[in-house]
Amino acid sequence: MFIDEASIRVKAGDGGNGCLAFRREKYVPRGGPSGGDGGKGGDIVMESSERHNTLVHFRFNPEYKAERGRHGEGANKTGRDGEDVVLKVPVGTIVYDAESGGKVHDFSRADDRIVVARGGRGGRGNAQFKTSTHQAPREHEPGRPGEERNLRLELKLLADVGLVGYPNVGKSTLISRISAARPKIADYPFTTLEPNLGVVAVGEPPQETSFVVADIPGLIAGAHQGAGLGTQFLRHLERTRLLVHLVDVSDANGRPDPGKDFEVIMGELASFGAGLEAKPMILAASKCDIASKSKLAKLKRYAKAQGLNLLLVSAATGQGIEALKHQMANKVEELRRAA
Ligand SMILES: Nc1nc2c(ncn2[C@@H]2O[C@H](COP(=O)(O)OP(=O)(O)OP(=O)(O)O)[C@@H](O)[C@H]2O)c(=O)[nH]1
Ligand SMILES: [Mg+2]
Repeated sequence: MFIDEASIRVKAGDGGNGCLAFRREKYVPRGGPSGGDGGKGGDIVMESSERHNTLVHFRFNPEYKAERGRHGEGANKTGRDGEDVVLKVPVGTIVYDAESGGKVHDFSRADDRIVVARGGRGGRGNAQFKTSTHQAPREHEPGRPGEERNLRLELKLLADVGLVGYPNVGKSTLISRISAARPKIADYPFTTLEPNLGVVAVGEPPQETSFVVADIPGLIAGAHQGAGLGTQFLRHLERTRLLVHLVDVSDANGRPDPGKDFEVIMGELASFGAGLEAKPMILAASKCDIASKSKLAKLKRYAKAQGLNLLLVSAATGQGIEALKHQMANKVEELRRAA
C-alpha cells in the first residue's frame, strides 16, 4: 500500500470583542449605548481538488491560521469578519483528528468543502444589551476563541505517470533520480518485482506541482501470455494519465533494433486490453551516456518516421533528466486541467 501522509495544525480566527461605547452628540445630553459587535473569526476550510494529487505541499507548510475578527467600534460599527483560509486537498484524502484519532472527513469526490476549524463568534457590543428598563448597559462580551486542532491527512497514492519498457532499461534508476523512492537497482532483468511509487516535486512553492510516478517491472515479448513477470502489474497503470516509455540505446542489452523494442512493448500494452497503448506517452532513449551511436540513430529515425518526439536521457549522468521531469510535470498539469 502506498500512502502519503501529512500532519498539520490549524487555528481558526478568534472572534472580535464587542465594544463598550455611548453616543456622544452635541445637544443630546445622554446618548444611548452604541458599542458594536465584534466580527467572526475566519474558518479553516478544506476543499478537495482534482488538480492536486499528493500531500507534499502540506509538508512544506504544516501550520495554518485564519484571520481574527475585528473588534466592534463605537457608533454601532460591527467589526469585519476574519478571512477564511482554504486548504486544497487531493480527492481521496482522509482527514483524522490527531488527538482523538477519529475520522473528520473522507474526501471522495472533487469540490467537496468542509469547515475543519470554526472561527470564534464575535462578542456582542453593549448596544445589544439595551432593554426598556436597562437603558445604559455597560455589558459587552469578548470574542470567542477560534477552534484549534491537530489533523492528520492520509492519501492512498494513485500514480499519474507510469514508467514502461523492457527490463534493465533503467526505470528504477530514473525514479530514484527524480523522487525520494529508493527501489532496488541492479544490472540484471527483473530486478523490480512489484511497483514502486515516488512523489516528484517540480518548481518552488507556491508555484510547485507534484505528481506520482510508478516504476513497474519490465515487460518482454509474450508478457501478456505470462512470459517474464507477465502483465498483471499493468493494472497499476490503468488510472495513470501519462506513460514514460524508456528505450535502452546502449549496446549491452543485445537487442539490435530499438524501434522494434518500442513496438514490442506497445504490443504488450495493447494486449493487456485496458487502452494503455492509447495513453499520452513521452518517449525517451535511456542510458545515453553509453549509447551505441547506430542504435541511437536508428531510434531517432524511427521516432521521426512515427511522428514521435524523442528525449535523450541518462539517469547516470543526469543528461536530459530535468527536461524529462519538466515535460512530465507540464503534461500532467495539462491532462489534469483537461480532466
Ligand atoms: N550507464 C548507465 N547505466 C544505467 C543508466 N540507468 C540505469 N543504468 C543501469 O542499468 C541497470 C538496470 O537499471 P534498473 O534501474 O534496475 O533497470 P529497470 O528498468 O528498473 O530494470 P527491471 O526492474 O529489471 O525492469 C543498473 O545496473 C543501472 O545502474 C544510465 O543512464 N546509464
Ligand atoms: Mg526496476
